[in-house]
Amino acid sequence: MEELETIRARALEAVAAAASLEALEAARVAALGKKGSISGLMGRLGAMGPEERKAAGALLNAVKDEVAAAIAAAKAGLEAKALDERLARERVDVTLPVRPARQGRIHPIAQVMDEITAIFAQMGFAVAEGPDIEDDFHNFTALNIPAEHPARQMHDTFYFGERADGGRHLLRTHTSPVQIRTMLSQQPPIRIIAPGRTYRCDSDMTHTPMFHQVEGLVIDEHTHMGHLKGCLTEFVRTFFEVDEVPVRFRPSFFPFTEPSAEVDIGCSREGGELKIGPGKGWLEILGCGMVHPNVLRACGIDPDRYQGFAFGMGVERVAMLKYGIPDLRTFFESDLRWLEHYGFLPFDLPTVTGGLTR
Ligand code: 2NL
Repeated sequence: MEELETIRARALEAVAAAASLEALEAARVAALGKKGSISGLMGRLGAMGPEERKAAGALLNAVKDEVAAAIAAAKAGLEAKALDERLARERVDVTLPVRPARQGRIHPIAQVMDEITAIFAQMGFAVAEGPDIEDDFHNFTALNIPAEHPARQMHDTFYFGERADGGRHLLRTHTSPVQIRTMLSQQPPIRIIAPGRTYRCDSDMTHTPMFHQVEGLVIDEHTHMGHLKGCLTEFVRTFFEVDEVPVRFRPSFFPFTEPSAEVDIGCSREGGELKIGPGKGWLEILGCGMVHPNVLRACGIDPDRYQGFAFGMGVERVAMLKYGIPDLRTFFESDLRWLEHYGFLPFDLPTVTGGLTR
């Protein structure tokens, strides 16, 4: 079988020359396939005598194994090369953003609370916080709200179940309890604002069960109504960014202040568009008054020595007026398109000197 050496050399040559997996497969079929050159020699073993067949068979098997091993080695090499090429071709920069960046927005409620806070911080107010879950004393009793007052009735207040001692916890209906807690734990002079969430069992076009308030409190020996007027006039003009906006203090009633007033700002309504500034109309934007002596007494502050003023405003309401947001309920819908339209860019932090909104 002197052909064997030629067939072996040719097969190994074809394997070595194969530059692709397809070419290698062709070389394999040519040598080891059913009609391949080595298989052809195998077919001839049957015609030999036993001794000759044994010798030729061993030789043939050795060549077959050698060629198969060469094919396997070449295949591994070609596969590695193909993988390297594919990795190079499909290279991905994992540091790139997954999708075109979607800029996040600050919710108008958060923005307006930050604006209000910046204005009062500039005037020397500290920010105070307290729990959303309160008790009767801090939310009502200490605020001179008698037991029969409508604000205490079930339809306004979210109550929790009765406790062993008969008392009931509730969701605060205003942020005033934060000021009560401050007066109970700190000595005057006090100058704080209390921004936060408040809750009332009420839901329609103009009420949501959860809403936001900022209240303020100043207590000192000689604080009087002139301070209240100056402070809130300054606030209103800075907040609405209109210097000539008319401000009006209209007598009102709150159980926790005496005297009490509501603050209106001037506005005009031309062609259905509401504009803040000088005009025929008035818009109510906050409530205020001199802290009632009963409230001071409930907090252990001597009303013959100390007095002060307090105020409160609804954040949703002033946000709607300032930014022309027509529907209260959209604040709580979590609609990204709405937020993209009415929201604020994260790094435009409001400061009084740098501009509240840019
Ligand atoms: C409004 C009116 C007001 C207060 C809140 C207050 C707090 C204490 C003592 C006295 Cl601890 N007063 N807060 C006073 C007057 C008005 O809010 O219309 N809020 C949305």
